[in-house]
Amino acid sequence: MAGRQLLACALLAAAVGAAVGFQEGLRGHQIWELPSSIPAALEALLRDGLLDALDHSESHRRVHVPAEGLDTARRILGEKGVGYKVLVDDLAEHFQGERRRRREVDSREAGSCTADSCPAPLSDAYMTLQQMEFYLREINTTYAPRVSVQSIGKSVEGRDIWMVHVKSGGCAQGDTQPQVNLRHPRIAYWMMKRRAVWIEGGLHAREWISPAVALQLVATLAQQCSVTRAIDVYVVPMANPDGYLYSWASNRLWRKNRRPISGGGCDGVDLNRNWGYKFGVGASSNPCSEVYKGPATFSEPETQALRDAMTAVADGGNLELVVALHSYGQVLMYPWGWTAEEAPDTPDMRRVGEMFASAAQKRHGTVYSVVNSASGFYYASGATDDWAKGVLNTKYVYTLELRDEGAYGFYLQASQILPTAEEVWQGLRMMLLALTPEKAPAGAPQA
Ligand code: 0X9
Ligand code: ZN
Repeated sequence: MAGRQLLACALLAAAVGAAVGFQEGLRGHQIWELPSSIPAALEALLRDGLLDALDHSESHRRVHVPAEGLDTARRILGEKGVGYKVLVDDLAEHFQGERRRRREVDSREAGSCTADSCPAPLSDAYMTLQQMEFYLREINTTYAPRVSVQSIGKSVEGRDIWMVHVKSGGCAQGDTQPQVNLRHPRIAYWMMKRRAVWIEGGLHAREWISPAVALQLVATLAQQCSVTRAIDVYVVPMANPDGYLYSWASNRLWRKNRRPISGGGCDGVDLNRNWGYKFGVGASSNPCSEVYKGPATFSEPETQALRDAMTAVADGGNLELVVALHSYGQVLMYPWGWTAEEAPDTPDMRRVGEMFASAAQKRHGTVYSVVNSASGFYYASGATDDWAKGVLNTKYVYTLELRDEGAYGFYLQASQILPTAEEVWQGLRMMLLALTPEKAPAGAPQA
């Protein structure tokens, strides 16, 4: 569902052997490379999400074909005489092989984050859900009261969805920088004008770089004070814990939540098609689809929890910026996604988006293109971004597709976590600075 150019060198590597259970959800699933122009019947399967579009370039597109879709897809291509290449012929085997190759790194890294001590998010290994929770528990203590962590609700399977609040007001105990005197008139001015920012990570299970970057941002935000002096930052690093766990254990390419759906043998709702604004565009009513929108708007506890927490933040003050972290493609999108008509504040969203992209590029040279969601990516509604823009009227709203452009795709190497987070922080920092009040009294402190 993302990216544009090449897919996974990693996916191309052959895998052998099988560990019972692990990634069995992908048994018999394949990755195919198709010409960029394909028969209408196959296009329809892709549109409905029964085939999972991974990426698309001028010369070709690559798709994940579930085992149960192989015969239909082969038949359609055969009838139309269209050739295709099988890049991976069994994804379960493939990921089992990848895990064996990775195991050495994982066991070394796991040591730095245990139930007793998890002072920093891992930067060169993807964290398990449990490690994430250890880390969140630890910062809730270490950086209190400036940083607090609370559950905003539970997932379908009953797991907590955690929200980190990095409070405005500058440094307090536990930080290295001086505490702000809130009674100082100029500081009071900034506080009066304070803004709120919302960052969502991990809504799509397989996009592991998203929660990894969200947690790195939490660590950075917790340690610095000046940029967020007048800004309350709320981060939900892992919005879809059930899906994430499932992507570790059973199906590395799992995208949706884990809503059991009776009947057809297809589970899960796409949480980025379930929000209650212009519901239904670029989404499917078929539970087997990767973009299944669910039976009704906000049918899922995960989107309900996010909606309620975001609404509370918006009601409590000025929610000015929403960034939903996804992967992959290196694209910063602004609404609308449901229509190509211009959304309110488009020139400002584009301007601040360009500020993000140029600051991010300065860090490691990575290019993020800034585009309108519908015309520059694809039409899709029911996503966090359109709801934040259309219902909360948030001024600056973005979906950020993180690294890479498709070489590794969802299977981005863990060595990319740190550089990705570093460039995103530089970009986000510029966005935060752009939000600070413009008409501060003479001599007001720089935020
Ligand atoms: O399709 C999505 O949900 C997002 N891309 S992803 O590859 N991460 O799945 C893009 C959503 C952009 N926003 C809207 N279309 N509203
Ligand atoms: Zn996504």
